[in-house]
Amino acid sequence: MRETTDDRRCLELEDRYAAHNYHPLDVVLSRGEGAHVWDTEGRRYLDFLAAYSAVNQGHNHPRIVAALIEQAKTLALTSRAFHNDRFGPFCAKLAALSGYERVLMMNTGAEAVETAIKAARKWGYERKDIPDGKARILVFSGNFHGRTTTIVGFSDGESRHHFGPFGEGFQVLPFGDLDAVRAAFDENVVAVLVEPIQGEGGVIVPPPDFLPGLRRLCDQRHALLICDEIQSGLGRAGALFAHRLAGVRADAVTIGKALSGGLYPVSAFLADDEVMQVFTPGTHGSTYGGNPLACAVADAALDVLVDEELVERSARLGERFLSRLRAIDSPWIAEVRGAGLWAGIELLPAAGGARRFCEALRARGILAKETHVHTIRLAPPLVIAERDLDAALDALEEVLGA
Ligand code: IF1
Repeated sequence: MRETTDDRRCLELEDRYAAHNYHPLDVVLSRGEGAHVWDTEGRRYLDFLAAYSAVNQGHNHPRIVAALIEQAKTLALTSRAFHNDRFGPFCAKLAALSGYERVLMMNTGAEAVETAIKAARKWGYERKDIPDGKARILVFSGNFHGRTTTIVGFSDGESRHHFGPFGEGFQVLPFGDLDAVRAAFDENVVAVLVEPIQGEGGVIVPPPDFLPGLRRLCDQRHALLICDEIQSGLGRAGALFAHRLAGVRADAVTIGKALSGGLYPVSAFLADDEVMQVFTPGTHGSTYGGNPLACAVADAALDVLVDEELVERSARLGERFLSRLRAIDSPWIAEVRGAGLWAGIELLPAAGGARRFCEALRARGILAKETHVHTIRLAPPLVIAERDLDAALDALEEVLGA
């Protein structure tokens, strides 16, 4: 990429003053709108990462931007020491849309997952009489639930390296393996925490009987099924919640990312009374959790999701998207996985890694990011125009074709 002086300056400052905890693609973005972003030289790209599914509604959706501006001029943060006029109505809307009785609002996805872990443990001690300190939660290999030390402690990738010592109370099992889950269940298991489709793992869709099997085991063993829908939810997989595609209802759900349409960090833990009532005043909280600005932004983001029928759109366009991807005649493709407007193209090792294909896509105006070296992850904003989706598929056929 020919870098402008501004670009060079931005990259130099980033290199000198920012932690080097990412290895970004070689592009400097300066504008976004809908499914498109522009770099500082005015080149336009289709964004096939969508900020890891945080901008399902498209970049800077005008309705969400307007809600942000209006509320920011009115009342942004009160802390939960006082009530405000946005919080209750938003919790009611999210409860009605999600089908859960109660909402606990946080800011980042990791905080929502931490909230889920605390709720499950507290529920286990206070509703299931598990001995104090003995609660166990079953999780799965290839998981990504955030980057706090508790969470990376039960991950199995590089995100945990040299961040120990880690907490106890988690057991990592093979994703998709019901026999392993059955064998691991003992009376101290309070919950199973699972991504219905593993995002970072490479858009890994489990066998169709996996989630129903987890549901049955949790019912039989009186444990909570908790689905992390922070990336898979809110339309990405062609449903409000990906786990509902398996005909299953989780006892609790974490959401984030597209909950705010990319305009502000907003996350939530959703559950019915039996679980949520373990939280009593002073047992959990957050400075910014559920602030009026977060509620206003998320309220508009959910309105956009519903009014523009983005969940249905993801399901409808996703069918064509995945069938065209699976029809690509390529010497490099090992497997195409996905649901809705969400796909992982796993390449054969002989392809030499997915990065160079992402570079080739960038040269064709498509921004995509590899994961776990060999998988191209594709997740456009759900508002993408059909002609743009087809153009991207043409580019993918070119780059990956024989
Ligand atoms: C990064 C990955 C994706 C998530 C699920 C919780 C969280 C995430 C299923 C935590 C966050 C983000 C984090 C971001 C990149 C991105 C990511 F590559 F890290 F793994 F999407 F796959 N549950 N995923 O996907 O939410 O605290 O970030 O708000 O850390 O690099 P968060």
